[in-house]
Amino acid sequence: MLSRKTSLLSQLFHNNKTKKNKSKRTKPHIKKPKFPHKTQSKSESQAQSEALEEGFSIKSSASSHTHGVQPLGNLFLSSSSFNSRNPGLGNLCTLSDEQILDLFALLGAKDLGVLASVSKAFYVFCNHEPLWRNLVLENFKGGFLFNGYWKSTYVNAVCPDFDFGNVGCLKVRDFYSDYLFQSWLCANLEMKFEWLERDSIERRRGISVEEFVLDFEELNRPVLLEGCLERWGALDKWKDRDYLIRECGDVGFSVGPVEMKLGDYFGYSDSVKEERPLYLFDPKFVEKVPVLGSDYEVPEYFREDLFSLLGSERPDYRWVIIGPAGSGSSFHIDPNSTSAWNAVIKGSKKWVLFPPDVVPPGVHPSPDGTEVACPVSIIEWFMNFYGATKDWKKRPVECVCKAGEVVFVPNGWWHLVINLEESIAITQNYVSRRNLLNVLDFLKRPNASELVSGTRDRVNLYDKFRNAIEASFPGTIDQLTIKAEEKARQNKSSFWDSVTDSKVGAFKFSF
Ligand SMILES: O=C(O)CCC(=O)C(=O)O
Repeated sequence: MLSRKTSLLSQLFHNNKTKKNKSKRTKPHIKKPKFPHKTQSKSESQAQSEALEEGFSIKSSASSHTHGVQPLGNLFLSSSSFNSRNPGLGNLCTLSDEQILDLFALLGAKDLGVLASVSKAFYVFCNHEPLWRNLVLENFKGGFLFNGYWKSTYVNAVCPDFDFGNVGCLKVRDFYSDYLFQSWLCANLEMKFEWLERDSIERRRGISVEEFVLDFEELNRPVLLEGCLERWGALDKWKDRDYLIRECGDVGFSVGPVEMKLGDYFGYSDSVKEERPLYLFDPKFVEKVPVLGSDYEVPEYFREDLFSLLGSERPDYRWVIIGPAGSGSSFHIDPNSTSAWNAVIKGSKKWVLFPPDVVPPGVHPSPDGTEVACPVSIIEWFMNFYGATKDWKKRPVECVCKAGEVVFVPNGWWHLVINLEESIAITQNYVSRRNLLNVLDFLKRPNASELVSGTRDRVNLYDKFRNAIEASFPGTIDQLTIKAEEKARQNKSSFWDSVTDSKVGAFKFSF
């Protein structure tokens, strides 16, 4: 119960297409000492460098942990073997760090402020930035002006004249916690070259719609399409922040659980250094600012969009996505069994995609498909799980998608995306005849009321959609069903052919 508050808030931050991601901190993957960072004191730099595995590096812009927290392993190397965490917490010391933070997440700002003066350990826990981030978002929604730290943002919102000085940045010596350290590490880790270099996606330039359908959509295979955004005004115009801020004015965009003006969001994203930066992910951007809709057009490959038959009752389908380096979408499958395209207008994104039958390592979907548990952050997934895919027979499809390029995400594919620099993109989800049957199957599942998303009337969506298709394209569903059955029969017989020797009639299984 206690973990509900933080997990509920944290699950909403990555991507608002998928609301039911639960995040869990995995054990830090900490092995070898490495180089010190220039702005740190000797013991801190040793502490932090020891936390870095060979090949990891900390961003040059990073400063040391705000409160001097060190990874637990360093306790064994310290001459005193004293961890101020335990005596400082009193009876609470039997709780795990995660439990303590869950407990503190139930407190208001005043209580956290008072508790912070109990001991060094309380000070460290009560100043944990994600607690203050939740408080800012709960209390001020999107109406805050981020000033580099969540706690001081909160205090300045309440008390604009308060001079924070160094009050919030006391360093505590001899405090060891993997959980708290990992949060700092993930916020400050540079993406490793080997996480970025693998480019296994198929790339195409100038293919016809028929080729796209035949080679990729029919086969449900991802592809990166180059050179198909040449007519987009957005490609030039949206690089200019002033243009965007002017056109968007005071409009509020969805940013995790709150709405923010674009100018305020840029103010935040310019100075944020956190593990899971807030992500602007808005499904109504065209309705809110129609001129944005005229700055782009759907690439020709994706124009068949059967959900459009539902008019205003169609589930959310188009999003503008804006975020700083390190923001992104943790592993998920797109809603309602739709396929999607994602076009980068500015910046670049690293993609990792797994086919529907391969659950990515570290990701645990619930049996009914309504929830997904995954590591707290994308960078944590790279640290702790990316390496595991190296020896897999079915390795993920990967790429870096740059401005002007489009990734096609076939239905059912797991995918993770991280922005490598400040990025702006548009994504749309759609239903064509190639995935119509999948979508209909999905909409009529017994737990549709929990599974279907992006619309209010989840239970009746199946009937409405089916009727709309029958009215506009009579007989299409039956034709597609017959074709699918035929294909399934062919696949079955080819499997049978592969395990039997049909001429001799004998079994061909070998071990
Ligand atoms: O963060 C992104 O750009 C990827 C978005 C995404 O995965 C999605 O829209 O399904």
